[in-house]
Amino acid sequence: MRDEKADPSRRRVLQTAVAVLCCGGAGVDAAMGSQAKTVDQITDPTTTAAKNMFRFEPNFVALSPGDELVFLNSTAEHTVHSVKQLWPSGSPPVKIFNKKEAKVRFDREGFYGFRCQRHGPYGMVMLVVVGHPQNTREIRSIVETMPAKARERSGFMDLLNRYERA
Ligand SMILES: [Cu+2]
Repeated sequence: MRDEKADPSRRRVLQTAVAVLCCGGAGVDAAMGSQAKTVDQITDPTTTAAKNMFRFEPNFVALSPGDELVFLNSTAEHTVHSVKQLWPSGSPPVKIFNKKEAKVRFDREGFYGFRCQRHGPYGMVMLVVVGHPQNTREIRSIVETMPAKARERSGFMDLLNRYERA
């Protein structure tokens, strides 16, 4: 036990991860009785790359206007925050924390970028695309120039590539 001194923070992360993994997801959908898609927030201690250790799952979701998403496990260190540069004007911003689940409705066509406030710099980002927006080029240049760490920027670029390939 004395070894804990070496890295107590990592130990805490692992304990949290176990709690998140064992209690997340599956039953919630049924309990809600709806077709809403769910997005989980994962801390995965089995991966060695920080980029994948903290992640939204899935990290890309395509919706139609009026659809809803349920975000799970915005607990411990995970949060769901809208990225203001990647957000349709007029849509209300999103800030979710300390909630086992929270529902968000998407009414306008466009690109909606999310980051975990704590792990965004490690690449914990996600993209919701509502409808079939055509302004990919504009969004790309925003991602290139907005204030963000390298992993966050490349995370959004990867997600935009995925949209364009779809
Ligand atoms: Cu996080």
